[in-house]
Amino acid sequence: MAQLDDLRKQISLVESDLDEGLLGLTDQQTLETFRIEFLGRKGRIARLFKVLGELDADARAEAGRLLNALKDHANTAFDKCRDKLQIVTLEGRITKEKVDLTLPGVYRSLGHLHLLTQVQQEIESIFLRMGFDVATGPEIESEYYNFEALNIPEDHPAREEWDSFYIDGSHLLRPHTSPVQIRVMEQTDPPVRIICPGRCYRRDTQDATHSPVFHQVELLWVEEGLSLANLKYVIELFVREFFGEGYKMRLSGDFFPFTEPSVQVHMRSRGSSDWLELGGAGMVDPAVLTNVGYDPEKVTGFAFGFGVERMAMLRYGIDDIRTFLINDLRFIEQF
Ligand code: FA5
Repeated sequence: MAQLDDLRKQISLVESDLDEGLLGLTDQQTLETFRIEFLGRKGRIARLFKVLGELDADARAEAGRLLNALKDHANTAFDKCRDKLQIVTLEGRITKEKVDLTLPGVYRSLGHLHLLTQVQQEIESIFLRMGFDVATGPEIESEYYNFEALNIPEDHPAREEWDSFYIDGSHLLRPHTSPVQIRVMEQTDPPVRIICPGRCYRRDTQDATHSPVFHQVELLWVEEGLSLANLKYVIELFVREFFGEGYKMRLSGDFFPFTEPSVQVHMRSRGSSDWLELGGAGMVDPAVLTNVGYDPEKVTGFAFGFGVERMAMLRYGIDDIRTFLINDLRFIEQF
């Protein structure tokens, strides 16, 4: 009996150590170490079971019952403690990761389209409203589309007007958007009504109004019965839409191998006496129409090619074309 009393004391000691110990636990990892100390194969409870073999038969049944009760108690207590700690951990995470919607946000500045892109899109929308389509062509162009089909044969002095960057013997970076006229007419039967905005390249010396890389917008309208008066009307309509009333336009005679007659278009703001050349224009030369398989007896057409930078310079009072390319935010952010 003394042995049984002794075992009872040890059981209650283990039980109170266990209950008190569990109260002080704060995380899953120490809980596991603690569980092994009590319920492991060589833990405190397993060691108490060893006493059973030393007891006489009467006491053994009672001791077995007491030890099993201790083991059940320990298992239940550990399970409860594990559940409790899981909730504590979760609540901790919820508090830590809570989003405070009242805090001011982080300001991220948004970029915007470059002035040239804005101008190009505006030009497109004006002509789309007037019933034109937007066409594109390659920036690396063959001599055929860039010169020959435009009535500028090899060795023709006019080729020097478009001092070009050559890629190889017969391909170059296009110095104007006029080759797109040929590409479109080759693919389409008249009537044709297109504009083609795009980048051009020339071996021009840089100055306030010239850049080796610049943009043009080409226009082409081919149909029966078109005349120079129609060309003038379209240019005037566009200029009024794009520039408003505060500008003056001047047409003067010019020469392009692919138009006949040809004109030059100059603009100035009413407050200034300086004319700026916007581009060239004219009635499509019959030789060009023939080159694309059109019958110049049946259809006539007109075309123009305007500098996009020049248009932006006039409208926004920009006095140096190089400002478009230097990526100075103080300039870009103004538009
Ligand atoms: C031409 O390029 C003709 N293809 C225009 C044309 C089309 C005439 C259809 C008739 C019919 P020109 O070389 O003049 O023409 O150039 C037209 C415009 O492009 C110039 O007036 C100018 O506004 C712009 N431009 C030409 N070279 C440069 C340059 N280096 N930098 C900026 N703009 C330029």
